[in-house]
Amino acid sequence: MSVGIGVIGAGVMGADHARIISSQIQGAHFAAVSDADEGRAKAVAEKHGAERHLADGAALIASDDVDAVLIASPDETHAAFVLACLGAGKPVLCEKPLAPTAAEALTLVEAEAVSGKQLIRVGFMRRFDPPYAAMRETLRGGSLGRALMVHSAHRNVSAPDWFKPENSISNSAVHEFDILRWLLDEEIVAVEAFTSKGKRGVMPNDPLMLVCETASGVLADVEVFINAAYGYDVRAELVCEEGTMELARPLAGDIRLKGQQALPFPPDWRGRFADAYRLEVQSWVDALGSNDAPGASAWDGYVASAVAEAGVKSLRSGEREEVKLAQKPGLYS
Ligand code: ISE
Repeated sequence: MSVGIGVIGAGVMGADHARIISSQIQGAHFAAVSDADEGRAKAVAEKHGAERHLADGAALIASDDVDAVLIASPDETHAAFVLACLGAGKPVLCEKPLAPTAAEALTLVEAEAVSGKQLIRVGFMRRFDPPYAAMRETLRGGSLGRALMVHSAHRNVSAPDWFKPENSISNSAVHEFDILRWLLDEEIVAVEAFTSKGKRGVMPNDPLMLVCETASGVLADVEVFINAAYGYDVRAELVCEEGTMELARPLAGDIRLKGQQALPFPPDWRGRFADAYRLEVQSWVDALGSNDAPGASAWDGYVASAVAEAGVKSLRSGEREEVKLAQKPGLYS
């Protein structure tokens, strides 16, 4: 039986997920799409062959032809839609962040824990990225010894109109927090933000540097540069007791021209993480309804938002801020 997927949000990510579902996923079809701007929903439905389009996300969740929901609407709408999916008993893959505040994310964790079934997955697609998976496997293999430090860089070409300085942390660095927890298999206990003098003419504090400390004492520095101009570039180097490992870069091409060699950068995350997005959606479909489905749980979504909040707090206070987590419900152990 083919699973009918309804996509909420027909913007950049909603359209990309619609393309992936309709062209690359086995065992599922693109049933419906909603967007507050119905014209946008219609365009995505027509382009990627959805049977229906609507303006109302809640109506999409309630539709009989929608078995599972993918949320890619604006961040501040996520929590209400996720809650409606829980109410309808439908599995949901929600783009990150799960909710804009840790408190809201925690209400979703609590609601899911009461239901006793994990229906929520959060779109931290890097967990499905083959280079990150190889890094995790190598670390687990033990040849490098224990991890001591991680150096990361997260560079976007330019900020979208709606981006505020704290979104560098809550919208972008939130991926770094999740992938660090996943790579190292431990919690981040504190974050300290350092601001640079800033690129002229763009948002303040861009680039900024975040230093994360983990429970076992690993130090991870993350450069977040939202207006890096030259391309979308994600880097990570793991420093361990016996050696180091650098994140492989999936090659978008290797051009040799006029006495030079060039490795082009994709303009944004859709190209760099194309494999990860496909693998994420396929594994979600394959494991629908199972409590130990791969990918980030609602708890992981909550923790990433809590770390991001500590980061934003540090950006404002200039101090090292501790990450304070709620009690983890048994459903997630
Ligand atoms: C964007 O929303 C994403 O999720 C990308 O993966 C991330 O790299 C980018 O910084 C965010 O703005």
